[in-house]
Amino acid sequence: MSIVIIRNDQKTMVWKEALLKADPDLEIYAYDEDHDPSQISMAMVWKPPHGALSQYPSLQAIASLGAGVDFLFEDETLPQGVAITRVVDPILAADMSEFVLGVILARIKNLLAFKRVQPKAKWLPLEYKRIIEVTVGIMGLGELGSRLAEDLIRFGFDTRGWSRSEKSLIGLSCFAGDKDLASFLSGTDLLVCLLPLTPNTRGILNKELFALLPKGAYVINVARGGHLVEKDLLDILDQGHLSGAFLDVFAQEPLSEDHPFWKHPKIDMSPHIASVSDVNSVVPQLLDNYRRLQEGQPLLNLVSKSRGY
Ligand code: NDP
Ligand code: OXD
Repeated sequence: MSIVIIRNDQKTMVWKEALLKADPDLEIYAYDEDHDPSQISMAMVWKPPHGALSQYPSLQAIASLGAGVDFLFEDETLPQGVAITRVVDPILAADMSEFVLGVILARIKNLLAFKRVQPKAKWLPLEYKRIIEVTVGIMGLGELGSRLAEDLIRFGFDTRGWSRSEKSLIGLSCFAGDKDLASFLSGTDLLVCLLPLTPNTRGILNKELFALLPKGAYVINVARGGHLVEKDLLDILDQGHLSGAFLDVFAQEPLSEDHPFWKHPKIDMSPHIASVSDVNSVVPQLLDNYRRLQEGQPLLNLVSKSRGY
């Protein structure tokens, strides 16, 4: 039994070294190192090239090295009957919450607007909003959304959340399913998308949804670019119904240099960096699952293939 790491970036060796530091006896290979595919039982991956995973006839588990797994289901050659796990980590959730809190505070205190006019030496005393005047609506109340909700409530924000199944969280107004979506949106000033990307949520941030938000609402997408219909956002911003948007994720990453988002006066962006798996924090759960696999025990943080998350 051995492990292969397949990533689409430069971080493969960092993960390999951290895993070996935690367990020097591991047999573990980077995808581009010489290895026998028939010996690989577990693949640890981040956006592997389509077709890569189907080269491993003995594969029993695929571990996403992030929270999302959408990129796996986009691979038509994804081996069937192989367990899929993902990262569930308090540090990942805390990092996301801190990031979104930063964006929300920057928004209601106009910090991004001041930065924008600074090069023009423009004195612009804009009116600010207080925390108690703002309702934040979170789409997705999973590991990340529920942590964000707790922190927002602690800060004093009026906070509401929307999920697939009914939830009950202290201090949070909970909405669930299609039946509640319109009422959830109608009272939301700042909308945060923290949904997984699945066939049901692809394109959910579209003109019909935006129209259900109050005039002047602001949208923050830190989930996946595939949730957003880009043209609908541009249209509704130009029509003035939404006041602005903050985007961390994009349909195509990196965003192409000529994309209209770069220079749009109502859009602020970051390069898919809201929350990044912390190697040292995540390695123990990967090793735990590898041991469970060897011992025939149930794996932790399993993804449901039927739900797609
Ligand atoms: P979880 O799987 O823990 O939570 C997903 C939530 O979305 C659940 O509350 C679920 O409802 C809800 N949901 C799923 N489908 C629907 C639907 N059709 N309608 C309504 N609600 C739905 O995911 P995480 O919180 O761990 O992560 C969320 C996403 O954040 C990831 O999939 C990833 O795409 C993104 N992400 C982005 C990062 C970044 O840096 N920008 C970093 C990390 C993650 P229910 O509870 O009822 O199942
Ligand atoms: C993740 C991400 O899904 O980094 O973890 O986007």
